[in-house]
Amino acid sequence: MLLETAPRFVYVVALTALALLVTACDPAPKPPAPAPAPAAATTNAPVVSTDPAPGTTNIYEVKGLVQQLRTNGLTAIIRHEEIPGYMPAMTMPLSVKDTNDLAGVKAGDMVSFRMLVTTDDGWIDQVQVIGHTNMPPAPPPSSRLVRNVDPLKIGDKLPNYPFVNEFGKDIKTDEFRGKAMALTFIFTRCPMPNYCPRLTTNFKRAYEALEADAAAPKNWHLFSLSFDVQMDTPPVLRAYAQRAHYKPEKWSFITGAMIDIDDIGERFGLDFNRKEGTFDFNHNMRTVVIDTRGRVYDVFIGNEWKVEDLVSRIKDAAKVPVTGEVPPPPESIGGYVSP
Ligand SMILES: [Cu+2]
Repeated sequence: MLLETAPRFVYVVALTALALLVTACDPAPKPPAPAPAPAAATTNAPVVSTDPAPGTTNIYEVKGLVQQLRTNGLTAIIRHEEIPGYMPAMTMPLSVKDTNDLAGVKAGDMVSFRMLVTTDDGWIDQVQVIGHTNMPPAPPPSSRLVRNVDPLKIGDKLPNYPFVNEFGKDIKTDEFRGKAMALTFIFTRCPMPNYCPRLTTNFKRAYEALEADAAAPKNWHLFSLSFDVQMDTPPVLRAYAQRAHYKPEKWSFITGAMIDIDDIGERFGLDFNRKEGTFDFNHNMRTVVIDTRGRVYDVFIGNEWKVEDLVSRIKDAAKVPVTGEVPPPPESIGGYVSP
């Protein structure tokens, strides 16, 4: 049983705090983690309470959704709500001391329970079913809910994805037929200056270059797509967008359902970690240009590409005639090797 040995529970929490402290965008090996420092929680990090004084038990009233039950009858995987002063919402295995506490509890049940924490132990009791949901339980953190999708080659048509923009408006990518689209994957909390912030800066430069060039086509639209679906809600995206001093008619900050973001990312080789309740999004970078016919025109890999190259690709993709013979797909200048 998970919580049987004394320090495990505290260890889980300490690890979570550590994961937050070592948040990294960089695929390079992470620097050595600092020693666990409960007091070092940042604004976004969970507040890890000081350990209970020796001999005392801290008790928290918690609600959550049961995702899975272990066969020993003593452990449930529960996606629990935030526990103010103790930890943020997260999915974790929680154990009872007495199998009666979990008797009759099923996956999909909403439950309330007490979480009891001492200096060297943690467990739950008084588990009560308070509702049931037919929502499929979220997969365990190590697995992803994805469609089976094929990678896209240059010249392939982009599927019609549903997203939501920074004003909370639903959009579909097919609505932008007739325009060149440039789409890059970001998340607003990304702390590494040469990762998402650089992609946003590059987009801003491309935006300004296209706006400033009187001879440039006008039929283009930029998309910054956040894969941090929990945090990057439309209001958060709007605040982020405003810092770019942009026109919403030419540049959208979008997000959507994780399964759709996984779908589109998977097609271009985007890769990012996801850990519920944390922002440990180690990731790579892809920037996609789509032509007026909704076909992949080029894909820029990584973060070393030149803004001029993106701008020239957007201009060319905007000039692809919407009707008539389909022009042959161009050679990639963004470093994309068609799968
Ligand atoms: Cu990033």
